[in-house]
Amino acid sequence: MQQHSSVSVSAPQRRGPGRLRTRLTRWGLAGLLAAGSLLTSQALPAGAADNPYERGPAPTESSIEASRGPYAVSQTTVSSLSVTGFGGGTIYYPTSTADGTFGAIAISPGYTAYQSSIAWLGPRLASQGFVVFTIDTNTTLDQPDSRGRQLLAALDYLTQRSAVRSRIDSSRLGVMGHSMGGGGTLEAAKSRPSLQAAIPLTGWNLDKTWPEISTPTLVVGADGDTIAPVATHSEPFYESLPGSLDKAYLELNGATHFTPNTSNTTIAKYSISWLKRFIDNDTRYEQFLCPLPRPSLTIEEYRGNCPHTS
Ligand code: 9J3
Ligand code: ZN
Ligand code: ZN
Repeated sequence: MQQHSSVSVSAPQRRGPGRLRTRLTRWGLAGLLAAGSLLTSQALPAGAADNPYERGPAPTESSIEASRGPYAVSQTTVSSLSVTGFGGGTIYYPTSTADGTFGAIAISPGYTAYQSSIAWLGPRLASQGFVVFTIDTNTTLDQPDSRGRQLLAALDYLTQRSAVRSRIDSSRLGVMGHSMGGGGTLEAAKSRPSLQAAIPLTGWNLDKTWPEISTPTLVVGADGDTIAPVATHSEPFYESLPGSLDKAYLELNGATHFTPNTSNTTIAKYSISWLKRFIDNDTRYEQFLCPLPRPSLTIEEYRGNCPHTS
């Protein structure tokens, strides 16, 4: 009950704080109850009274596997000349402002690669209700520690200076990356515990141990990866994360180091579920993460803790 009223009052932009405040001062307790039932029955999207971050309709297996989610997506280019700390990129975002703000994610490519190598994730994730920033790095040879700092610089740009900053909930942020960008994803989470989700995709890093991370992390490896073999990269990354942390290890079946560079339904459905569950606190997606997915044609192995604790 207390959660209902505090939540309703704490999302002022979407819900008309002036009108609510007027009712409260004029009507007192009766006004609070009236306003509360009005908000829960009419002004809020279904379920949003319980979770102010939840966006979009209830998910299904097919909605998270689809090539696009419910939101139409716009995009804008960020020139490298207009920013510092990273190499520019492309912002993909839900076109409509009717549903309020969204969580945001920065995504780094791997060694020698450009944002084009991870571009499929832009519209795929943004259409589910996130602002997604696929970045270029300062140089294509930057190492994971640098890529981690660049992911954070990109998030700072996104929330503080970008043209879409007013569309973002700056307290609900995450990071992803491929290969050395996945290594950078772990670095970013280690240095900024306020991040709500991290997903390294066939990550590469000389540092194999990540007990310092407190951000819920989905580690994605590929069974056939010979560049960042799971036995020396993704598996120790996952196993070294704190046992108390919400964490998961998804090993793709019949996959290589470069599987994350093209549209992939298994990567998409578990990334969407992880981002929704931990950036948006959206427990409607828990059903896709717990009980742990079973091995299949596309999943070599899946490890994790269930139920989730945060
Ligand atoms: O970003 C990556 O693909 C890292 C894999 C790699 O080539 O590391 C060797 C230096
Ligand atoms: Zn370490
Ligand atoms: Zn396999």
